Amino acid sequence: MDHEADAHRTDLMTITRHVLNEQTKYPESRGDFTILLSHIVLGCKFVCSSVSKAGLAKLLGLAGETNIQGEEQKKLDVLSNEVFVKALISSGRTCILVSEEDEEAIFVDPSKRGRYIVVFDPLDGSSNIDCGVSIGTIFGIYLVKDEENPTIDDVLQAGKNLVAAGYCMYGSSCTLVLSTGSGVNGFTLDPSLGEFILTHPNIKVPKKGKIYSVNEGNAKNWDEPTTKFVEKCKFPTDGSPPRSLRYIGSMVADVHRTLLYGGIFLYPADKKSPNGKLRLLYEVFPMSYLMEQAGGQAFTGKQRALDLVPGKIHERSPVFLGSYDDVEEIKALYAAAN
Ligand code: AFP
Repeated sequence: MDHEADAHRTDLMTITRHVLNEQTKYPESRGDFTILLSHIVLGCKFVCSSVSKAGLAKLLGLAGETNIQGEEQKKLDVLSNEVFVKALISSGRTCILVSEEDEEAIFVDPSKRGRYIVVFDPLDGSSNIDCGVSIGTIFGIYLVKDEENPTIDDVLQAGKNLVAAGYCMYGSSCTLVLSTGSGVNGFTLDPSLGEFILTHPNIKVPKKGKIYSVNEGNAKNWDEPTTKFVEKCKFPTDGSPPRSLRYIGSMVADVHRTLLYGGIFLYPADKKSPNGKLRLLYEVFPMSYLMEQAGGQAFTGKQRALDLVPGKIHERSPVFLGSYDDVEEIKALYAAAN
């Protein structure tokens, strides 16, 4: 019997324990971040449970215009947003919230205010819910400059100022991937315990990948560097085998695969959408932060993604992110085109 392995199996590293361990590195820390994170985790557990019941509810006829009580049924993305907003405010650790679902930033009442700003997309990829494809929640966390006087400029910070970022993927399992600035760790929800357990310690994205991930339906409108890059993936001229194409159309799932297997995920600018489609604050920044923390890169076509400073909370940006060498290739193509 392997007693050492057995000891590991009985020594469960929950996400809270992991963050508390990290906290001990900062003696001045007051435990605020751990409290904030536990509220984010609560939101993720709620969404996970709702997403897994969504198909069943539909089959039972509960998810139509009205539910059995005759009340109008809320869409899952609206419901998820309400849960996250309420959980984050009640944590007492936030001062500004920016959600994909809300046009304006939410300024938390001074009586419940804390020093963190949370930018998030409560249910990214929600157009995939009805066909059972993996979807997720994406979040980024900043610190406010002056807790007494939070302003919108506190939100409009470069991605490199994030103090933490992560996503939770609602797929065949529920996986929360988190970075607090010293590497990336993945936790899987054990439904019987109701706890996220460390299952993917210190994730490193492979230096070079064999997969590219893009919506090729937009190819007609791409610029020259993107077109050349994808052409090279399909018809390599250096003797290497062609790369595989994988595209789910749900950023959390596409980025999760890229993080674990390597490769590149791209949502470039095109003639129709000069800023691409993805939102800077709660899609591009958190995913770029995680990718860099895992040893990869994130580029916009012009610069390092995390150096961008948003002008508006719902601003969009093109992005190329993934394995270090793959992003180097696209950077070289853009450099040659300018
Ligand atoms: P939805 O939330 O509307 O499904 O959009 C998902 C998303 O923002 C992101 O998760 C995907 O990577 C991207 O859009 C897919 O966009 P395309 O459908 O244009 O490929």
